[in-house]
Amino acid sequence: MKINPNTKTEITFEDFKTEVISDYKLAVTSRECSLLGRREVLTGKAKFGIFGDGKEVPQIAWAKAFNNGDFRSGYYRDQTFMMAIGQLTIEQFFAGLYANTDLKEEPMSAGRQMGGHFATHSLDENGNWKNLTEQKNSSADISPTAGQMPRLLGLAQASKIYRNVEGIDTTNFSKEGNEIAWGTIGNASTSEGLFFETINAAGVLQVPMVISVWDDEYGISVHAKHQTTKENISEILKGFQRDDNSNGYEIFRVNGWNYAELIDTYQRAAKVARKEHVPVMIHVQELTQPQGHSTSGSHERYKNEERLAWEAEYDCNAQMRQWMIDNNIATDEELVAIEKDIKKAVRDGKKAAWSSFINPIKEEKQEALSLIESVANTSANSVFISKLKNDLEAIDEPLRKDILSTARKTLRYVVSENSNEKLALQNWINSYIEKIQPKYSSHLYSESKHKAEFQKEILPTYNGDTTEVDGRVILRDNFEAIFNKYPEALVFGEDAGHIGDVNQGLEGLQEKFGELRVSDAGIREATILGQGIGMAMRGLRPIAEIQYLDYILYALQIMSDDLATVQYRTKGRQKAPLIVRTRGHRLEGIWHSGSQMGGILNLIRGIHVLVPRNMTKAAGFYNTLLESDEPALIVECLNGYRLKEKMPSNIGEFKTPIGVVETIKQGEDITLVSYGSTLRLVEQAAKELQEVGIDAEIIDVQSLLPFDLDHDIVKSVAKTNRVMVIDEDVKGGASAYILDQILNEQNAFQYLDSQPKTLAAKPHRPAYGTDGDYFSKPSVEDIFEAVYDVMHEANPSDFPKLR
Ligand SMILES: Cc1ncc(C[n+]2csc(CCOP(=O)(O)OP(=O)(O)O)c2C)c(N)n1
Ligand SMILES: [Mg+2]
Repeated sequence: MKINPNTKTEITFEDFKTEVISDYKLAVTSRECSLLGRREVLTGKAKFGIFGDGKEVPQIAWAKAFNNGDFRSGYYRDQTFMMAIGQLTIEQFFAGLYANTDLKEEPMSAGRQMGGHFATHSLDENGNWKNLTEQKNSSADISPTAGQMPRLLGLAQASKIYRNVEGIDTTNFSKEGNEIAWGTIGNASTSEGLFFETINAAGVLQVPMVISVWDDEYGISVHAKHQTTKENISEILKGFQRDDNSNGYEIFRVNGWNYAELIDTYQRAAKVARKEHVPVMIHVQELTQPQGHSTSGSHERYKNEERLAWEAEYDCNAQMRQWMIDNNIATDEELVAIEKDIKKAVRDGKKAAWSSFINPIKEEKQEALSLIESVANTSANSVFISKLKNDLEAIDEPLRKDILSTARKTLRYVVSENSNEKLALQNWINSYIEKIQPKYSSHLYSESKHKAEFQKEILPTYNGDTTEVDGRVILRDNFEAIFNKYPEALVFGEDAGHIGDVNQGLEGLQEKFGELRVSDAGIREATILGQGIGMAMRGLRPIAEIQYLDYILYALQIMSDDLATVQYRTKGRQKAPLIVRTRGHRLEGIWHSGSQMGGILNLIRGIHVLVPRNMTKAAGFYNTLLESDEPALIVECLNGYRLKEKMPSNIGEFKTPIGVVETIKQGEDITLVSYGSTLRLVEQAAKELQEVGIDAEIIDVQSLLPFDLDHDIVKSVAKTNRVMVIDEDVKGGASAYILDQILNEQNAFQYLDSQPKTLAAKPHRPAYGTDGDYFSKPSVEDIFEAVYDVMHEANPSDFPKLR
């Protein structure tokens, strides 16, 4: 037996025994939850189950090294850890399995995530920070394998910032940067690029990150020989081991069934990471999966007899049990008694969780039934309605879908009848949807008072002398004001530090604010994003710079799966108000055209998407966002950094509102809607159209998500009766999104005298060079002719055919 002398010398054997027994109880409780959880799925009470069986003991050892203020970023096997830190009860475990939508019963996600996806609450019910240093924290899990890694990097980096940057109010977030970010990942998921990218970045940054690899040799059915070179992740990462001459990692290997060694290993890992801010990897080997991967299949299909027998013997709970007996910590009889009690406790907890899940729905069913019955009693279609009612009545344990679909179908039988009973049912359906829908749809965006939409516009002001400067100077001076005003703000990205970004929007700021706040990052977009998410989750205000819009595709998965869903998947109990800064639009060449907006827009609902047409507008967006609690993507116009703009006198103060469009030219004949760099072409085309007697109104969308909250575009269409959306993205991309908003959300169709049009780029990627651009994206002539055609169709005598 090997127990860390530092932590155990003070306690008696009796204390030690008590602690071990309590640990064993937890391991057995967690296992019983897994066993019963699987049965709940197989008997149809829950839809899907993925459990932590076979990984209990290492998680108990880990929890002992996990302090208040620390953060976890892990995956679906960590239920035992969550129980060990006091953040998951038996009832809550089952509430997650049943998808209970009550956050009090199911604090992980209010039923939005599958069971096995864990989270703690960083925010109170009003969206304000809790004191994270007084609680044990888990960032909310996501399902894509290795998707937890980029965020882990940022959670760890936050400690480094809090330890080394002066002037930040750390009260709620850090005690001298002593917090560790603990990651977990399955052995097979280390095959993902995100894993390697994160490992390298954490080694470079030297942050307090401890990553545990739970190694059970499989990734569902696929054995390590197909996953990992040499079938051994710590073996191939040996080159990351630090030594006297260079920074790197501490790498530990330990068997997952060895309780005593696990405790020792986790204590040692914590010490190195917490004190020295050195990243650590713990390769936990020889783990098992007693029930196979998930409830979707059985592992007998892919594990042979020999492997199954080995797994039974080396099951970590079984090994711990035997070790306790061998070391006189408990007798077999005592353990049998403990196990029996736990079985009952888990069964009772499960029953309680089921009752609190089903009882409110049963009440809702009764409400609906009595209303439907009343309708049946007064309707000519009583027979059909009674049949619907009886079918619903027969469902003992109904879903909300059963209730609502029955109620809605009932209305079809009384569509031409009039009665108070029908009215009562209609009202009930409306109010039921109003009450229930938010359980599934709320908090895609912030619902707190810090919501970005609530930020009022503050116009830029100008002194008498209106000096014109390059646009990038306005941005730069605004960033300087931001870093002065918000000590917790920081920016990082490729070339963002030393040279102050490729367009000098951060020129000179590293010298002023230091390398930790204005930093160069490696070429690794996904983890740049993750750094931002993790730091934002710990109270910092990161600005993650992605050098060009085209390369955001590398980070798009993390933006879509992680950043965009933070508030939604925690029902507003976590936030990551990260600002993603990038530049694009109207450049040239297949991978430098910067216009893939449609893909972005559709994939990152939950993040604001802002497309300022100049740098003053852009600076105003940064100022707005820093006062709010939501993430956003700001796409600066690549060709705008050297264009002249007037220097505002209230730099750092003016704010561009989000969700507000701007009419940049008044007109009577047609409304032209566009954004970003394309606007300059639209303005030129409008001038030329004016010369032939066509008076176009131009609207700058500015904010694609959220979109025109005041519905100003339809007001313009009501005046011009024609609309065209011009965009450099492909057809069906952002232009289709904009037109859908105008037609379906703003009901502009009723004012139209001409077919609504979109003018977009060719479906291929834009070719290089000026001619490549001209023949790939809408040109001034394309815009002119498209608008002219609309006018020709409306009035061929005034506007004869052009060609
Ligand atoms: C990006 C992605 N690809 C595939 C999956 C489907 N999937 C879920 S778990 C899993 C295997 C993971 O194995 P491992 O990392 O070893 O963890 P274990 O389940 O063995 O603990 C796969 C392929 C996924 N969730 N995400
Ligand atoms: Mg595995």
